[in-house]
Amino acid sequence: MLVALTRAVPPSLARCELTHLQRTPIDLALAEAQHARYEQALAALGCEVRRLPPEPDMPDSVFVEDTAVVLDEVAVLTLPGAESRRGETASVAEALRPHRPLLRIEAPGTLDGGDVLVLGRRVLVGLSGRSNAEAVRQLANLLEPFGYSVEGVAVAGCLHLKTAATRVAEGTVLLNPRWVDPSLFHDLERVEVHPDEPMAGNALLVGAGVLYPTAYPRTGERLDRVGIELTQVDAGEVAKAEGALTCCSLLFRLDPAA
Ligand code: CIR
Repeated sequence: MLVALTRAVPPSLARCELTHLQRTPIDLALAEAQHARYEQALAALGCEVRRLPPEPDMPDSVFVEDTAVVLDEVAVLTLPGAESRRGETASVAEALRPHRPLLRIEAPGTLDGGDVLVLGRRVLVGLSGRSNAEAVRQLANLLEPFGYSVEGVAVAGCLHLKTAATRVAEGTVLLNPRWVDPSLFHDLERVEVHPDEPMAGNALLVGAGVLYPTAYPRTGERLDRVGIELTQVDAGEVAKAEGALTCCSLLFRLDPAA
């Protein structure tokens, strides 16, 4: 069974970190309603949704993906690249402790989970404004004993690697070729985002289903054409905080050995 850790939209969301977007008003009630529908969609795709304790004074705390990398064998707590976000990992550590041995990225390494794309035993880490080469080195040392290879990859123009590329099926990646080098995915089937929808590269693969934002219909059509079935959700309010669908949950298998 898959567990999805989520966290309530904090009332302080309007003070979130922003890197590429101008600040625009966020409708908190709408953000909460969209987040509830996101959680319902995760449940409909077979996840047990568990809410972390709320962190009302941490503006980006709804973006739980950035706090940890959870694999079948182990979980690695990150040191988020934005200082304002570093307090978010403590409660995530407590939630993960019963399920996985916990390891950590230490300073001067910085890592956001949004930069970590796991493709089987291959782990790509975006060298973004948030995640650095020292963190890649540490993550490689931590994960190599479990049989993972870890490589740092260039990303440009976006916040995180997973803003640019995500998996949409076991052997298929969705990507924006302007932000990440498509040849990194030479051994996979590739679907490119529609050029008018640069932000469309973030989809959330949940078991056999894919959660996808309603905001990118042209890319949605491309996915449809290659047989990827989408569950569409509106994530318009968190998008104003530079969040997307992968960012709002941490997924892991409850019984990885089964
Ligand atoms: C931040 O800048 O950290 C948040 N406003 C957005 C984080 C989005 N997280 C993600 O893409 N994994």
